[in-house]
Amino acid sequence: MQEKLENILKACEQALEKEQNLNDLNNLKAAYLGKKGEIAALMMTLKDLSNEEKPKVGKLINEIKQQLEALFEAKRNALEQVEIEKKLKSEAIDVTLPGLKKSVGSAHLLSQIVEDIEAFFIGLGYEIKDGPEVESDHYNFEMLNLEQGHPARAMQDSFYIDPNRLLRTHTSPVQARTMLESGGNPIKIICPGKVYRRDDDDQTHSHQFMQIEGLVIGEKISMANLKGTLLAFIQYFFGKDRNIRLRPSYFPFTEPSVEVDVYSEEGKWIEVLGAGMVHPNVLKMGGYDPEKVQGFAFGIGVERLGILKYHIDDIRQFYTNDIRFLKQFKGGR
Ligand code: 2U9
Repeated sequence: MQEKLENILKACEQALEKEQNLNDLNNLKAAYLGKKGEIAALMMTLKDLSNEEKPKVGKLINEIKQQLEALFEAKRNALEQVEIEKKLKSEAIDVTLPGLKKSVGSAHLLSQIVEDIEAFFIGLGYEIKDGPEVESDHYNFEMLNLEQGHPARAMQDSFYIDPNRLLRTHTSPVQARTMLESGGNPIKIICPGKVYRRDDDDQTHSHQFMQIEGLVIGEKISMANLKGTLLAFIQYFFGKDRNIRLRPSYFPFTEPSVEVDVYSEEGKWIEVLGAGMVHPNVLKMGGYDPEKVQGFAFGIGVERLGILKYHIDDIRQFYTNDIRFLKQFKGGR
């Protein structure tokens, strides 16, 4: 019996040495120490022994059983340790690897230009005003001295929602509303925003574009104030060395009206914006007495200024969101 037991122990030791995973270890343990295992089978033979031998052999089996249990326990600990180390290795973070770069966006070039222009006029004490993009015929045309029958009011030139409402064709209705709200007091505002005109889109035209219009109303406001303001603005936006020239023009809402040219880097005069003294009819409709107060107004096409300053070859670049275009103007906020 002694020999038998030692053989079992030896065989088990050898089997354990080869064991690599916990599942197989459990099976092996059942084969030796389970209910139907080798030790249990030996215990069964005790009943056939004499009363004298029984306790001795029983003790022997028990000793081997305990040794086997210790062996299994030790192996289990060893395998668990290996498993933990494997897991730690696989989950380890290499802090020396280069990080993933997050791409950070920026304000769109149009927003940058609008904010730049706003900053200039805020510096001169102007307020920024906005209003609805869907306007009534009354605010968009009537208040601006564009009477019935004016070509701009034709269906083919504006986007009408119904006979009375349209997408505003300029931001002027914001100024008209501000005049009515001001109760005859002085005004100094700029109105940036989207405007819409029925146009076939091409390199230089878009059916939707950005405007910034300005309006100043007060006593003794003159054309000199207008020219001084626009010269300061153009030199802020294009550079200190730039000069401007005013040419006579016509707008229904201003009288006299002018086109403003800037002297370009190529030595040519280039039209950049329109302006004028607020028409007496417009002042009257806004609740002002043209005998007592005067006003000047100007209109800036934001894309047009951007195209000139940043040498952009197609107005549609502003709207198509080509990342290669946008990336060239990562600035602003
Ligand atoms: C009120 C009174 C007067 C706004 C003005 C212009 C001249 C002008 C164009 C510039 C390029 C439109 O975007 S554009 O196509 N605008 O030339 N705008 S004076 O005059 C006003 C506005 C509101 C109450």
